[in-house]
Amino acid sequence: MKVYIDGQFYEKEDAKVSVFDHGLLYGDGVFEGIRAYNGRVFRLSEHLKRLEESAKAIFLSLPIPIKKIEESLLESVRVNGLKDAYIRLVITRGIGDLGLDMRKCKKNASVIIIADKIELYPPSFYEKGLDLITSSIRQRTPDQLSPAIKSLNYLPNIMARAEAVRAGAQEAILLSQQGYVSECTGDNIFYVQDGNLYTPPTYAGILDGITRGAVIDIAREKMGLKVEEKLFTVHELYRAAEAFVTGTGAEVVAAVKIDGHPIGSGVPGPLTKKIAQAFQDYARSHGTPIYEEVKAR
Ligand code: PXG
Repeated sequence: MKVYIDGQFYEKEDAKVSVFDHGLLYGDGVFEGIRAYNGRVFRLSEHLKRLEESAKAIFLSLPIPIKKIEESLLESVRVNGLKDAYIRLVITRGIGDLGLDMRKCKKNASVIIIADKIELYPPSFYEKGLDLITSSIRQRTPDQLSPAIKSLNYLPNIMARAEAVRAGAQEAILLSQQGYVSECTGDNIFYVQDGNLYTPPTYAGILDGITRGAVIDIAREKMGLKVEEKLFTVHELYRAAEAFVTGTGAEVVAAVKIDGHPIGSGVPGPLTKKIAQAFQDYARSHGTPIYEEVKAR
């Protein structure tokens, strides 16, 4: 595997950053997790826009134009010969001293691109659905570091995920400080009631998920479903007909149990299955072509 760092490709073993990089010392940086399906990068311009917005929010100037980042990302997939890929794009603050002051990072920010094979979740994950718990860790309020910023600070999410695993579940729901459902540690959440879809609005303090956006578009435009963004509590999830989570890693996966309550009949629901299939069909036929022959198709 070859990893891109600041304009050069390195073998995996040699792909290293400085111990003085503020990305390591403080989690000072931003990232994107992106997928390629069937030779096409899924919703690349949306990912790049979110990256630019996250970087701007933390006063991080991208060291190269976004177009160059896009080209390097496509090149990273090509040099690794991948058609289906998981791509991690990381911008770190760069090398500074042992202080918080970002002005001490004299060198430019660093751009890292890792294009890897997809680690598919076990098929049982999709067939059986997930068990979720409500985490004891609350979502940070939007007046702190906004949850819309995809920064390198993931410790609350990591701790919430560990809490889920300790409880024998796979994912955890973070409630807002007011007790409303916000999102999961690496996914957004939806539920189904009376054939309609519901998901928390971006102002609930969530990451504006790219998969979430695609699912909303597909549900509305291709499936003719009503999708409402609204605040809701776990109570609405417990009594929902179906629930599912969306994310670049997870794609669309049913949530079949939440805090021990079976959701609907406790198995992936029919609408969830349809949406998951529609998402797959869409993802495999849309997106930025990585190779000339895909462009020509
Ligand atoms: N909320 C949070 C907090 C996330 O980190 C999502 C929602 C879903 O957003 P996207 O844009 O991916 O639909 C995320 C994304 C992983 C993994 O390995 C997690 C994410 C992205 C990629 C991989 O679990 N989180």
